[in-house]
Amino acid sequence: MGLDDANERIPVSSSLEEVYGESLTEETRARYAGVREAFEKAYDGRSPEAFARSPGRVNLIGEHIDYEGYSVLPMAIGLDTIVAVSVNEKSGKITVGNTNEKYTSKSFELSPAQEVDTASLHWTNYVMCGYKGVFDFLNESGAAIPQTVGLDIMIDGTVPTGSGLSSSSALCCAVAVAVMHALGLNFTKGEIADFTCKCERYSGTQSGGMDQAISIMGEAGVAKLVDFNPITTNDVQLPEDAAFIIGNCLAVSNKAEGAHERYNLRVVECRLAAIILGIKLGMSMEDAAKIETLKEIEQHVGSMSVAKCRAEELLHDGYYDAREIEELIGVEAFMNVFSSPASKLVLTHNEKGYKLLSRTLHVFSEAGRVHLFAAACAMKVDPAELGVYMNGSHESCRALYECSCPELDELVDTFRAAGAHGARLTGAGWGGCAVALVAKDAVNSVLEAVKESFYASRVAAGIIKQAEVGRALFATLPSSGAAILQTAN
Ligand code: NG1
Repeated sequence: MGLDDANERIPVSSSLEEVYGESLTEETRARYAGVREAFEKAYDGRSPEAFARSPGRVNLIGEHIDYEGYSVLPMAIGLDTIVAVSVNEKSGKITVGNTNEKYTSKSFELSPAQEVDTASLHWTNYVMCGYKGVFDFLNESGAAIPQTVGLDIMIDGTVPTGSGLSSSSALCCAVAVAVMHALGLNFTKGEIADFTCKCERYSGTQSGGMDQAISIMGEAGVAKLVDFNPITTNDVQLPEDAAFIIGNCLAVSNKAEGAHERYNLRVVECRLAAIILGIKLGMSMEDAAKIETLKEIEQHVGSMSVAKCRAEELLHDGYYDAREIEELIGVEAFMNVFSSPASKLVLTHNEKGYKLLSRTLHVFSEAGRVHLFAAACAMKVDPAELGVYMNGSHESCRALYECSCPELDELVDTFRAAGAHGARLTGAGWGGCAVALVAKDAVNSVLEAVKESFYASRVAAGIIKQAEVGRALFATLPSSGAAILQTAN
């Protein structure tokens, strides 16, 4: 619990039973055999020295508030990314393959200083993020940097991409853990969660830290309340009678594409809101420009309810255009504060302006719901109450944060009509998955009803094949976080 979690090391096991516990299936065994085979085929019959795996996650509540410094409440899921790795002293490069031919192979030079080619949107960008992260961490912590050495890597992932289940972090974290292990290093979970959050930003999104934290620190049987600065997690025991169903609305939302109009724009809007609030609350321009998150505004005024009232009083509804913002914070500050390439892209492409009040109200209210949800779990209240918070979260994401889409809204409504206690979009939104809370004995009936009301028409329209529905709609349990499997070679 708490800081202890962060100080633990990634478990190193010698059997799949140890890695997956009771959830180990024949399918998973076959997957590992398949990755090994693909590795041997790609790398002249040599076997991998180790496997690292890291899971995707479903966020139960607390959307778009991790980058504002607020706690979130996700759980790791059973779907994961496996990375088979071996040092290759002779190759002088990092070679990356994937068991799925759709994801083409790529080689990289060894220098960790190389840039991630964000324009290419190639899937291996996340591999390079994880690789660079290991060296960034060593550099930052002043540790001895090991000699770079060739690495052979083969990857297999079951977390669907663009679905809000964080396939990107599962990949980035699994690679970071594999590289760490291959180079004979051994960092704490807290260190890895922290540097993978930072290094995933090389992919072009302003990542908040939730996904990496839960992928590294997840535990079977419990959800986690994740706090930031520093990253710590606390177990949240979910009600005995609660089960979670994940459904993919089938609208793909690829985070890296269009980030300047969606994810990164929201990050900029929240920061602008925080700076303008700081100025209006009497801070000097210089101090206000240093504010990174809305949480700092809450700390400045002393409480969440006061922060919410002040925001309603000091910010206006609708869009702020660039000129209004320049008048409020100064032209120079406006350009200087947002110095990262990702933020610059937001500013140069922005036409509509920035909505500051509604984004702020979402962040403050969502941060409150996370704590109500965690407290309700601790008090073992009726799961229906948790459903109310989840519904409130979706409504806030839809109306205030505008990160839903018609397909997600329809799926959420379908879950509720099918008998779920509550449902909401999960992850960044604009497509991808929704998560529903249902009573354990209602799982099958909800699954059947949602198949019928949401997926049947989409199968008929050719949007999804009948055989794929089981992968788009499934019940899930809290699963374990990253692990290393040492092979017998
Ligand atoms: P997705 O797009 O679901 O992986 C993203 C961010 C999170 C968080 C959520 C919204 C990354 C890697 N993940 O998740 O940190 O901000 O959106 O709550 O950028």
